[in-house]
Amino acid sequence: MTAPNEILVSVIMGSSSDADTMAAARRALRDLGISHEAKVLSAHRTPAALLEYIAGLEDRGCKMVIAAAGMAAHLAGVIAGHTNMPVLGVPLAAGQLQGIDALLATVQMPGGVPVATFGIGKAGAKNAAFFAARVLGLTNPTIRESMENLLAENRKKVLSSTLPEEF
Ligand code: RP5
Repeated sequence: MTAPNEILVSVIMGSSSDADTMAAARRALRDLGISHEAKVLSAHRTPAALLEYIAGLEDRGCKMVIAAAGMAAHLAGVIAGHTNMPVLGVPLAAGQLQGIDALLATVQMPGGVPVATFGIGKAGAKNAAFFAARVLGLTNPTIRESMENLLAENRKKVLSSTLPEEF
């Protein structure tokens, strides 16, 4: 039985303007049957609230954090510096540099403080959720089965796809 505030994954994004992209992660987590919650907290604009939130996560059963931000994306790195949980970073295309800025800021962590960094945008958000399923699925057969079912559906879709006659 899961207590009401227990979660396996926390999804944190730097701004409510990231929500549309990060809905891809939420949808995937829901489809994978992974309990989670999503929060808007910023490494720059709300640093104290971010640290307070992070500090309570492990007591709630949380196993990993998906952290998404655009521009000078320090969110995932700051979280990785304040927890030993795995941090999955999703760079977002928010500014003039189309996410390349966020990608470099998220991936270029100093040795010993890893952020597992995914692709820019929706595909990265979805992959972070699927990566969480791969890790959690090592010890949770229900999550593993949900993931295998989704992958089987995807396989079926690709194999049954057709091209237009005139292609
Ligand atoms: C980052 O700055 C956020 O993650 C967002 O991607 C970007 C722009 O934020 P807003 O100015 O739209 O709130 O911290």
